[in-house]
Amino acid sequence: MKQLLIILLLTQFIFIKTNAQETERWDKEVSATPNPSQQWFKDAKFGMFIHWGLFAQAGGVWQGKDYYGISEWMMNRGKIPAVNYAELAKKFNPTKFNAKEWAQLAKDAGMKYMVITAKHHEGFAMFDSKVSDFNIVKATPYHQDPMKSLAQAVRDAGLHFGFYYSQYLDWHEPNGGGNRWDFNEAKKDYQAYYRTKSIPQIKELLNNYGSLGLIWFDMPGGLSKEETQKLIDDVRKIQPGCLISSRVGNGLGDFKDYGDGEIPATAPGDGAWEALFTHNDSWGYSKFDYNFKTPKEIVRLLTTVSSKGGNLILNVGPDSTGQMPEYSVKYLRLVGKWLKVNGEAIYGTTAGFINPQPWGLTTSKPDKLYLHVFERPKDGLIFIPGLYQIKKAYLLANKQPLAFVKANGGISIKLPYLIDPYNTVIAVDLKSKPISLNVDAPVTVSNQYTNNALDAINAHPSGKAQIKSITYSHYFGDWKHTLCLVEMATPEDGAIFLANITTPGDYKVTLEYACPPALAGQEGVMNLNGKNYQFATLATSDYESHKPLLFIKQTIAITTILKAGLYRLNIHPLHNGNELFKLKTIWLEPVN
Ligand code: FHN
Repeated sequence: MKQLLIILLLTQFIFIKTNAQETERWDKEVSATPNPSQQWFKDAKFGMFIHWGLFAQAGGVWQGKDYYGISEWMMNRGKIPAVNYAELAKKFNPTKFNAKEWAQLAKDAGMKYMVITAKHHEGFAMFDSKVSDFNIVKATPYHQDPMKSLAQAVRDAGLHFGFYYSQYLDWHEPNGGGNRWDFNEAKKDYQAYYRTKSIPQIKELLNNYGSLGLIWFDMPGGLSKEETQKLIDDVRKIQPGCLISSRVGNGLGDFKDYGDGEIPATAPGDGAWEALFTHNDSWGYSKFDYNFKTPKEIVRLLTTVSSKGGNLILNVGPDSTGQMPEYSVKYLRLVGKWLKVNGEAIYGTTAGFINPQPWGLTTSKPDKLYLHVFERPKDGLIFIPGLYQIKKAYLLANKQPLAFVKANGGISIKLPYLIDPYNTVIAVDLKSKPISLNVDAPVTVSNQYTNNALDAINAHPSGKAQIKSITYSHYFGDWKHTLCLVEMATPEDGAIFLANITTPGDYKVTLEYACPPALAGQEGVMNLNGKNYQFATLATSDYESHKPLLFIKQTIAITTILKAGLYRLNIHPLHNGNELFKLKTIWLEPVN
C-alpha cells in the first residue's frame, strides 16, 4: 500500500514537472541569417492572433468539471482520453463564422497581420486535410474549411495572413508529443509523427492557402538542428517569403517570439521580434474568463512594445459558433480608432531613444521622435532629458504646434492639455540624429506627477544582487512576468538607483516587493539624501512559477529634498541572511 502511494505520488510529480517544462519552453533564439523579407513584419507593429479549435466547443468545461486557466490545455490537464475528446468534433458547428467580419475586425483594430491556429496541441486540423481525417471538414457537422475563406478575406483586406501550427505536441496521435495518459512514451516514434502528419500538414498549409506571411510554430521537440533546417528548407522551397517564428526551435527561426505575456526588459536591438499577449487570460475561448484588457490598456501595451522596437500580436478566442468575444470586438475597434489618429507614431517606427519617463514612452523614425504621454505633469512641462535641439513639436492628433524651452539637462515641451486619455502623442521634428538609448541614465523624479517609479530595471546591482524576470501564474498557464531585483542576501548584495529629482519637496518612499512568509522579518536599510532608513520585511507569498506571486507596498521613509539635482538611493540587507525580497519598484511619492 505504502509503495503504491509512493509510486502514485512520484507519477504525479513527473506529470507536474513535465507540464511545467512543456509550458515554459519558449525558444527565443533566431537564425543569424533570417529570411530577408521581414521588413513588412518589422513595420507592422500590431497583429491579431486567433486560437480556435475544439477547445472552443468545451470552453474550459469537461463533464461538469470547470477548468480555469488556459482553455486549450483542458485535454492535457484533465488527462482526457483522445477518443473521448474527439467527440467534441461531432458538435462543433461554427455556423456564425464569417471570414469577412473577422478580417474587417482585424483591419478596424489597426492590425496589419493575422495568425490563426491551423492545428493546436489537441491535434485537430481546422482546415481541410488529406493527411488526417481528424479535421473540421471530415469530423464536424460544419463540413467546410474556414481557413480557405479566412486566408482570402484577410488578404483582400490588405493584411498579411499566417498559420499557427503545433509541430510537436499532438495529444491525439500515439506518436505525437505530450499525451502520456493514452500512449506509452517509450513506444513513441517522433520521427514517424513528423513524417506522416506534421510535415505533410505544414506542406498542405503552404500549398493550399495562397501566400502566407508567416508560419507560427510553437513548442518544438523531437527534431535535431539538421532536421529543423530541413523543415525550414521545405517551407522556403514552397514559399520563399514566408517567415518562421523562433519557436520552430534550434535557433533557426526568422523572428523572435518572447514568452507568453512577456515584454523584454529593454529594447533588444535591430532584429524582428514579437511580444504575444492574449486579450483576456486564456488563448482559447473560456466560459469563465472576463479579464479583458481595456482599450487604454491595449493602447499602452502596444505603445510599450513599440517603444522597444517590437510587434504586439494580440490574441482573441472565438467561441464554437464562430463569434468573437463581445468585449474583444468592442475594445479592439476603440484601439483602431486611436490608431487611425496616432498610427504614424506606431507603424514603421523603431525603438524610442529616450528612457521611459514619468510622463510616458517614446518611439522614433529617422528625423522624428514621438512622445507618448500617459500622464500629464501638473505644470504641463514634458521634460525630455538629453535632447537639446529640436525643430518643432506638435500634437499628432490635430497638428497644433507646441512651445518648447531649454531646461536643465534637456528640453521641456509645454502640453496645454491631454487630448487622449489612452495616450496623447506629441510629434517632435529633430534637428540632428539622436544619441542612442541609455538605460543607465538617471530616472526623472518630480512633484508634478502623482507618483514616481524607480523600477528594478533602473537598479545598478552590486555583489550577488541581480535583475531578473520572475515568471508566475494565477490560473493554469496564464503566465505573468515581473522584473525584480533579486539575490540580495548580504550587506554587499545591494543596488544603487540614480534619481534626477527636478523639484524640491517632501517625498514618501515606498518599497513594492514579494517576500515568502518563512523569510519575512529580515532587516534592510536604504540610504537616501544623507540618511539611513531601516526596515523589516513583511510576508507576501512563496514563489512558485505555477502560483500567484503577491506583492506588497511598504512605506519606509519620508525625506525632504531641499535642492533639485542628482540623488543616489542605496538599498541592501542589514545583515547576512537569506534573500531579502524580490524588489519590483521603489516609489517616490511627492507629498504636496
Ligand atoms: O501551449 C501553448 C499555448 O496554448 C498557446 O498556444 C501559447 C501561445 O503562445 N503557446 C503555447 C505556450 O507557450
